[in-house]
Amino acid sequence: MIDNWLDAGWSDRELRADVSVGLSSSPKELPPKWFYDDHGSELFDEITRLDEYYPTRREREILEREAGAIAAAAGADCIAELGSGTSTKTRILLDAFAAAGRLRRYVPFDNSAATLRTAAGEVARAYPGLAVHGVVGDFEHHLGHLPLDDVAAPPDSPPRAPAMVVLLGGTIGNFSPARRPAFLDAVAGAMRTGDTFLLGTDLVKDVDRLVAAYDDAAGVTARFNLNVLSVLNRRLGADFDLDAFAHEAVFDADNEWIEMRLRSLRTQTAHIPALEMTVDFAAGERMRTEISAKFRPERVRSELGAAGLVVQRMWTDADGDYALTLARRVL
Ligand code: AVJ
Repeated sequence: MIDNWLDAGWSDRELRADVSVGLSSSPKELPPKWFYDDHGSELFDEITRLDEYYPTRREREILEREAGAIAAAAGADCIAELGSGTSTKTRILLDAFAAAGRLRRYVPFDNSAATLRTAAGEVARAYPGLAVHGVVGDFEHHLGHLPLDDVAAPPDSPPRAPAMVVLLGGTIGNFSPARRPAFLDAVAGAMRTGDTFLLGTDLVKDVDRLVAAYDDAAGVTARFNLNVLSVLNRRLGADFDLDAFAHEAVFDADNEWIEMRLRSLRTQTAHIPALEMTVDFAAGERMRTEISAKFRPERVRSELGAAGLVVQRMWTDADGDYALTLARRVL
C-alpha cells in the first residue's frame, strides 16, 4: 500500500515559493531539496562513492557492525524510514530485525513517488510476510501522516510493539539550528511513547577533511551544486548560465556547518519567466545552496532531549567521524 500526500501541483508550488523567496532575499539562497532531480540524484550517488566523501561509508560501517545491537535496543517490529530513497542501507537494518525475529512492518517515506514505488516493491519481494506501507510525502510537512500503526488492525488487537523511525545519511544537517527543534518535535509527535528514533549525524572534525568532502578533486560536488541551476532552467524556464557560476564549500567554524554556495563569476541577470522575475547578480556575489551541519555528541543528545527523545545509545565508527544515535520517546 502507498499513501500519497503530494498532489500533482505540490512540488511546483513549493519550488516556485522557495525560488521567489530565496532569490529575493539578501544574501540569496536556494534550499538544498531542489538538487535532487534525476540527474542530481545520480550525481549524489556518485558523491557517496568518492574517496573524500566519508559519511556514507562510515554510516554503513556502523550499521553493519551494530545492526543487531540496534534491533535489540529498539525492540521494535516496525521500521519507518524518512527519506528512504532506494532503501539500500535500510536492508542492513531489515536483515537484523528479521534475524531477531521481530520484523513485521516497513514504512518508507520519500518525496519521489517513482523512487518510493520501486523501492517498496523490491523490499516487499525480498522480505515475504513483511507489510510494506509506503508514504509519498515531504517530511517537513507530512510527518503527521506517518502510519506507524496498521490501520487495518482490529480495534481489540493487543498493544503494538514499539516502532523505530530512522533518518540516516546526516540529512538532519540540512536543517538550520533554528529549524531543528520544530523538526525534531514533529518527529517525536509522529511517534508514541516507547517508540525510538535512529538518527545519523556527521560529526565535527578536522576542517580540511570536512571541506574536501564537499569540494572533491574530481569536481562531482561542483556539478551537483551547479545542477540546481539546471533544475530552475528546466522547471521554471530560467536562463541561468552554469558556466558563469562557481562552486564553493567552506566550513563556518562558528556555526559548525559546511556551507555550499554558487559564486557569480561576473555581473549578470537571470530571467525566470515562470515567476515573472529577473534576478541581478553582482560579480563575486554568493548564493547559499546548502548547509550541512556537523555535530558534537553532546549536542545530538541535548537537541533530541529537548524534543522528549532520550538518548539510549550512541555508536560511532572507530575514527569518530560519524554517529548513529538511538533515542526513545519517554512521555
Ligand atoms: C544528503 C544532506 C546528507 O550534507 O552531506 C553531499 C548532501 N551535499 N555533498 C550532505 C551533500 C554535498 C548530504 N546530505
